[in-house]
Amino acid sequence: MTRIGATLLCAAMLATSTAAIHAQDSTARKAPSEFAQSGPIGGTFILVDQNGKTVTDETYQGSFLLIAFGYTNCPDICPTTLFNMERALDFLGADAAKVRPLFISVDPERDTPAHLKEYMSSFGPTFVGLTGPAAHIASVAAKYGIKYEKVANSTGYSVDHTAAIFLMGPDGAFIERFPHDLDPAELAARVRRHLHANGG
Ligand SMILES: [Cu+2]
Repeated sequence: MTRIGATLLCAAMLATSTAAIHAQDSTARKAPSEFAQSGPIGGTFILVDQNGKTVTDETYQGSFLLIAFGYTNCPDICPTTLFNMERALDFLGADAAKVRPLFISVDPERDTPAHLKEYMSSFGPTFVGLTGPAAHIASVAAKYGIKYEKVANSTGYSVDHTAAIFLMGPDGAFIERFPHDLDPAELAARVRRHLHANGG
């Protein structure tokens, strides 16, 4: 697939996921029972980090988490998401020490720990890349309402996926979901509000 083709695909995917998120949000406002039915965002997981170490949600308890889902071959959505997270952490300054950025792969087939390690090195030193068995990825993605799907292309496949950034509290509880392309200064401001609201 050409670069332009891939970009268009990502744009189409983003439009779809944005529409889906909006639909879900408006449903939640109109019918709380339907929102409850979809369950809480987040939960337990068992994954492998970029150093090959098995980790769980408990590994990161005590830190606020900024979580994004994606894959290292993603042409633009994931690099934008991670870049925005990195910039937001820069804006947070000393407060960034309270926040752990996690990137969870939805392409575990290609995103081995070694591959993730190389990819994550492009971002800040606190960034963690997570992968794992396909069933574990499916489980954690479902808990965050992340949809992903392999799409064949001329060079193999890409992975359409929901784009979002989640802020989770030190106790693992969901706090807020941000658009992946939210302005980094705004993202930092909104995260900082929660850091201080939660006794930081
Ligand atoms: Cu992506």
